[in-house]
Amino acid sequence: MQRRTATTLVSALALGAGLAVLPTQAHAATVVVDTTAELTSAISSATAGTTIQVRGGTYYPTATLQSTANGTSSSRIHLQPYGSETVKIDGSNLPDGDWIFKLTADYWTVSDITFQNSPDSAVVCQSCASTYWSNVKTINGGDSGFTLTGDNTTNNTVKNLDSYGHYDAANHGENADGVAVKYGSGTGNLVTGARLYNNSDDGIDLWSFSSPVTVEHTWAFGNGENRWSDSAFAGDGNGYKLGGDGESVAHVVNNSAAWDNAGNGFTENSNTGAIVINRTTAYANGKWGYYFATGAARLGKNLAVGNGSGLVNKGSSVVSQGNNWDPDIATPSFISTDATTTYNARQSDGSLPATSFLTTGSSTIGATMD
Ligand SMILES: [Ca+2]
Ligand SMILES: [Ca+2]
Repeated sequence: MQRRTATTLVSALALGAGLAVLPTQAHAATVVVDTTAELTSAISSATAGTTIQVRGGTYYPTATLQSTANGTSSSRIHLQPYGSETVKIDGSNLPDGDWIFKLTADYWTVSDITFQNSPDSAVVCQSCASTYWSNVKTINGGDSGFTLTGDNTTNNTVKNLDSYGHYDAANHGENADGVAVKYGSGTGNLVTGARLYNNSDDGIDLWSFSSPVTVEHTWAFGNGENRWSDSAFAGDGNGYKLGGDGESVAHVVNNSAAWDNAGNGFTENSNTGAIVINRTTAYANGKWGYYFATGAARLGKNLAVGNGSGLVNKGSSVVSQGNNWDPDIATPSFISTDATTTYNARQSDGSLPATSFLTTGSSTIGATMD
């Protein structure tokens, strides 16, 4: 049973002429749920102004939790834990191929919830606008952890996501990324503060997305390593896969890092657009630190160290300035190459854990790792 705890009642206001203004926002309500049935119902019946507060525990839906209801800029729909309780939504009881949570909706805010063990993708936002995802975790699913897809995907913010352990067994790991912004279009999409690691395919993949996406303050590491004893393993393992499928688009990556990925740290992946990569670090990736062989990327103040194929593979259309492969640019020493602290719990404000890993103290080159 749903417990409605704070139905908003707006007093009718008498105007000078004696007319009453009646509230138009009839559904503003807080709904507290503590069973899977209540959670399913609350999500499917949410309307503009609804806040769903989920009591602590692990929920096992048997069908995809989903909504097509839009909030508005002034009456968003919220999905969040009750107070500071710990909420996990687990896909173990879903049919094969199902997702845990799907929105085709605008103006939702989803925060502080873990989506784990999905048989397929964990969270998919299709043609969403102005959604805000804060400190969500997507863990150990059967395809990509967090996906934005479809046309009219605009102004979505993904802040402080942890997405790890995804593996699509049927495809031998070929598809499961930490974040996928794929097959769609729309401007104003931002991924910030993410940790994307130990996924079978890429950290973040922008395949066939035709509008610029911005990524910042993000770490992609350990992707594309065969952690599943798959004898036909096919994961690519790029940290940042910034295009594909013929799109030419100027994605932006600022102040982010890629390490220990099986493939390239950062790659255009055939995107010929003016991709901007600024103040990032690529360390100990299996292939190139930076692979931009065919396009017109702008590479500035990046730091590449210890990558298997080399620092950078850049074509003649690339603009390169202030990177440690450019003339007269020194390579600063790392203060630490021990990545242990990067797995620590996030800080109390939800930001990345404090670390000295891959920091250099430089004010001019490489990621600042925060
Ligand atoms: Ca792949
Ligand atoms: Ca991929």
